[in-house]
Amino acid sequence: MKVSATALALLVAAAAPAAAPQTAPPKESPAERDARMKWWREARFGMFIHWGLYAIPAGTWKDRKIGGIGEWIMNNANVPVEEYEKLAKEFNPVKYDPAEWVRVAREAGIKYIVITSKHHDGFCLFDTKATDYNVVKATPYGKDLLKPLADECRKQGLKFCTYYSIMDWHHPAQMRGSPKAYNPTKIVEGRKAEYMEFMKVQLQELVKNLDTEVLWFDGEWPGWYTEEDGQAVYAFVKSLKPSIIINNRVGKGRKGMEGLSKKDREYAGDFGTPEQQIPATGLPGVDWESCMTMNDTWGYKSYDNNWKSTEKLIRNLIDIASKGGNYLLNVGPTAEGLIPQPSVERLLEMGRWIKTNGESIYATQASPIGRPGWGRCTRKDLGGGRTRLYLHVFSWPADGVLTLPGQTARPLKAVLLEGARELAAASKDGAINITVPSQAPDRIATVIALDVEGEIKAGP
Ligand code: FHN
Repeated sequence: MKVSATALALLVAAAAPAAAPQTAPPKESPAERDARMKWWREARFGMFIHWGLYAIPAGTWKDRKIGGIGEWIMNNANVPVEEYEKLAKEFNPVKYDPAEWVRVAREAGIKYIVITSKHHDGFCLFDTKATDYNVVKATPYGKDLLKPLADECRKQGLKFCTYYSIMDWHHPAQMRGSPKAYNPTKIVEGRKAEYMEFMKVQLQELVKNLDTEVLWFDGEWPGWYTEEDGQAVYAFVKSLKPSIIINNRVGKGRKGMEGLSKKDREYAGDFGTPEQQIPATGLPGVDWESCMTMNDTWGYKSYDNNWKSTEKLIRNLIDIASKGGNYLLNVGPTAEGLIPQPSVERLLEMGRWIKTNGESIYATQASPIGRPGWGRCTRKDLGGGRTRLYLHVFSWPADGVLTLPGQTARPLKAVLLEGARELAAASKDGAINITVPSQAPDRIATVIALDVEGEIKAGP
């Protein structure tokens, strides 16, 4: 059953706050923005979850392996809507256990979860009044998948956040871009307002019913959707929940995948979203989050076993934090509702490292000494002219001395986080030298907390 445009408008009006400012977001001072972004900036590590009907074919369509990322199979195999819709009748994730998903995330040291509420294929994982193409109405499973996950996140102390695709390969107001592909969609003449109303109903549901903390927009690139649309959507969502955080893909701020930069600051959105990459020097002056897969696909593909090593994943987290960003690491659950075991193994191994070294990631700021040859650095300001530098050593010094060249700040204390063992630190010839054990306590990254007093010279 398609909800009529009138009904959609009534749904929007019924739920939207009276006289909601629909074009300009609520005024916010820098201090208010800092307060709103605080938990997100301190979190540093989130889990992305791409889940939907595409987990059923899992990369294979009519016995043919389909190239590309798994959640794009409808487009990449050019599956007719009527045929793809039939997958809903098979979707029955009987092994879905949100408590276990959140436990794994928590054990991994993850602080927030961003899950697809609706990806480009248009199928909704939550109970929505805007369309019957959802898990409650269209599948044998028949229950909302996101509400129990949201409840578990709040029960276990993680933030619950939702991804939402603007581009929609199923909605009748959007049409395929070409005979061979849906992407990028075109808008059906005269039906843009209808789709925007549809989207507003669903965004209200995600905010009001699921209390999402971040709206992670995507699929913003089709030409029919403009930056002005993005500004209006940003203002609308902020009017529903002033504390919410919204990414830069609500508008056109993504551009070259780098995300927000100073010149783009006028674009709607609270943080930049570099994808499958870590900007070489971060995105100075703006909030940003690198979203990355653990293998090569976001949505589950049964034969994608190109898993990144735990070493790579931990060093990505450190590299991103050392540049002042967040790491949004993806899992693609199976159609039965299981996070693939190789993902679980890596997450739990990351958690073991974070259990010892998490203070060097959470609530830290970017390195003041650039990217040293031996690893990465994050920092915490201790006040009174003192700073704590977290030295993440990837390449252990063979001569037993870790050197910070060109640093005249006075070393106060150096401690190995693993075992809380104090190390000797001294200034010599304009450098800080730390005497370290002959063997690295952690082969992936050993962390030394170095407290210093005075000015820290910027690194290369
Ligand atoms: O097309 C999507 C893709 O399927 C995936 O969701 C990524 C994750 O950031 N975003 C888009 C590609 O940029």
